[in-house]
Amino acid sequence: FEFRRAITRRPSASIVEGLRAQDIGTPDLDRMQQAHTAYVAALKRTGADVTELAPLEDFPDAVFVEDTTLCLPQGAILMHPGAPSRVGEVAEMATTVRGLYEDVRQIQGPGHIEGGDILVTAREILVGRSDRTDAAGVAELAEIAAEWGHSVREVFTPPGVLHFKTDCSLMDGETILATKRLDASGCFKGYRVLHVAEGEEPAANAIRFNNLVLMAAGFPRTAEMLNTAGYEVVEIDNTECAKLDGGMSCLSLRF
Ligand code: CIR
Repeated sequence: FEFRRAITRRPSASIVEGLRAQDIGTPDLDRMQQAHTAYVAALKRTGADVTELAPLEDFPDAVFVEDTTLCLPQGAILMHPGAPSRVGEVAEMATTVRGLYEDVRQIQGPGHIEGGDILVTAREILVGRSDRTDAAGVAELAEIAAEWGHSVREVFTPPGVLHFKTDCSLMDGETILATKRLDASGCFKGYRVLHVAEGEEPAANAIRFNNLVLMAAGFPRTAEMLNTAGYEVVEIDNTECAKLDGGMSCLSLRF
């Protein structure tokens, strides 16, 4: 959770075409841009050097940069998204990542894996299989990660949940914020787990970035719980990204 840099990409007008599990309304670009600006400002407040990339009209979901790459201290791994419309986002990100990392690897497939399914903790890398991430994708990641001294543990994203990290986030080396439904699977055994409040499940997709926890606004009981636990919480408007099943973690690469 201690990072020096982040990469973000500004939302494009094509965001209205973004993927969504359920149609709960068309995202409003202006409002999304405002929220995105607040998000980047919060990252910068922690001292981060933020690379802000230009919008990509050809890729409606490109604002959700997290899914394209896994950034580790030893190098970066370009993903192989399970959503066909998102595969081309990886090449767009690759140029930037190659400029910042010496060692850049790539998931070649045939397996699929998206960054939203990967939670890096102090002791291991948890990867949730989902509609976007399959066993072959996890296995290919595990091989590369092993070379760099990381162990990968395969877990499962609950049915109907887009990504593993839709339902959890790392608060510090040993502490995970999670929904009860995900924690019930037993995947966090041995960690300290904080549960989001009942009915506030979307609050679980948060990020700890240096001194701050960025979380979606509108989940007061979870915000209060985190404050009481000693975290400094910044609430960001997530209404527009939520229409596309996106949250705080999706919007940046952090390293
Ligand atoms: C998608 O369905 O791929 C996008 N609409 C949302 C991606 C959210 N990304 C993430 O949770 N890491």
